[in-house]
Amino acid sequence: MALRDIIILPDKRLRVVSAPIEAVTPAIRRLADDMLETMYEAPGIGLAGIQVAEPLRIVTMDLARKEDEDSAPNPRVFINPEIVARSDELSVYEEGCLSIPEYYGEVERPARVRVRYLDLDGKPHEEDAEGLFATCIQHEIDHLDGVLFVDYLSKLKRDRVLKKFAKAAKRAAAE
Ligand code: GNR
Ligand code: NI
Repeated sequence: MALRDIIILPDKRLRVVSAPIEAVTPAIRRLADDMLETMYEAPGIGLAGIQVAEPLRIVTMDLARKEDEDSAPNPRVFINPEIVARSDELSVYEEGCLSIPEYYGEVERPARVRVRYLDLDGKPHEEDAEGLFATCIQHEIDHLDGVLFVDYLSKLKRDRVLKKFAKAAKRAAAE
């Protein structure tokens, strides 16, 4: 296992549409391991391939600690995840993103979704998600399509955060 660097705004790669995974090879399993390690270390509750600069449709997640501090880890990997149904009912959650560090904003999304994905054995699954799971899997699948949670904020808020990260990158480059 190895830690990978997480890319942050204004890195344009965050806007790339990731490619489907054709076969779950040993290299994909290694990537999943590295993503889990990177996600735990960050720490975050989810991570998409593109966040470690791999434009492939893979997501890691662990909601266990977030929901119950004392619970055992529950590492999960979703290959080629897609939402096949959404509830009309919406819910609001204050989201954050490892690629937009230290910025949070309220996002309204479908409260429940049905997710189709492959596991690390290439076996297909369908699962209903609600609560934090529903929010997180939608946030991660958005990453696979080059979409960030700030895209759902008002133009004023979005422009403000994009500008802030563009400025920070310029300052860092000038050092
Ligand atoms: O760690 C994360 N927390 C989080 C909180 C609310 C909604 C979504 C998330 S996902 C985020 C990690 C991340 O950036 N995944 O892409
Ligand atoms: Ni994110």
